[in-house]
Amino acid sequence: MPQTHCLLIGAPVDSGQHRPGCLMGPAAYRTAGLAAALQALGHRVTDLGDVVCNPVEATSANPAVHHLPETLGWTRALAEVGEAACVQGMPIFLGGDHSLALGSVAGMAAAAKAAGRPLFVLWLDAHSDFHTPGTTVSGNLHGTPVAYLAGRDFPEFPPFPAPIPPENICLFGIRSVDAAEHAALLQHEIAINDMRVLDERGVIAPLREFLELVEAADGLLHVSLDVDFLDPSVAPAVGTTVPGGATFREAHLVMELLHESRRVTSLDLVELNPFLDERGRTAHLMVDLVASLMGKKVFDRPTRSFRGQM
Ligand code: HAR
Ligand code: MN
Ligand code: MN
Ligand code: MN
Repeated sequence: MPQTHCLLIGAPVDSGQHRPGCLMGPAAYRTAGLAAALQALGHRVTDLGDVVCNPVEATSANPAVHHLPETLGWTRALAEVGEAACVQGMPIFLGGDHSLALGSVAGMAAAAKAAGRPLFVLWLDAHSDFHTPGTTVSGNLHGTPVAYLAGRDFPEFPPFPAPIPPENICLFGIRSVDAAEHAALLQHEIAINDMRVLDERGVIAPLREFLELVEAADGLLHVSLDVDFLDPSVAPAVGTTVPGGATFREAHLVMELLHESRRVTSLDLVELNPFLDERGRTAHLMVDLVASLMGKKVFDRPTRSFRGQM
């Protein structure tokens, strides 16, 4: 198996929502043994440490929006660090709340543009995160990154480097969509694999459909994994739990299929709030999911003729 150079980028972002704790996420992933798990699979790991945020003075026309200067600072810093890391290997952003994806995906889009390659985004989440700063009611900017990367109106933010065509975006596992997000999603050709679709079709068919598009376009693939994609019974350490999420095995199967595709070039791990965890179980599950994404198998079948091979 070819070795990947994994670049761990600590993103202790807590400004995209109101419940404190996500800033402890990077330390929790390190404590749960992320680097060792990747090294055990033969990968090379460089931990770039935690990124530092310099707030950018700004205000929003929407008075609900809070912590805008911090979120702008994170967006700029993470885009820069992420774009530079792409040249060396596979950036893995250790969040931090999901507002970090405003910066991580901007960095990946800039890198893809420079390389002349199309970028695809798989959004594993209970939420569609399709608000703009103008439509959010909570004012929590972690509910906005998909709209930013799709090129919607973000007057407070730097223009997104290369807006991602809606056909290159796949929402997967969603089960909480606000009215304004719903109305906007109807105007975009984004693949929406909500839990109703996954109940009916399972995770394999819809995911393979998307991965085939990535393959056909020789695309780069950014995966954004929100802890609340998972069912709260297996992943309690998140501030915005929504019942009816992906099971332990569904989530692993998604990761195993992603590994087989060999297409994933960057990854966000977001919304882990270690303060809400039970003896580190959510952090450990997230590390185990990353291991599956990077090649860990239930059973490694050496040949095609082996009994039990599909
Ligand atoms: N849509 C709601 C809002 O905008 C909830 C957003 C929650 N988002 C996350 N990340 N937890 O997916 O406030
Ligand atoms: Mn706050
Ligand atoms: Mn999210
Ligand atoms: Mn979510």
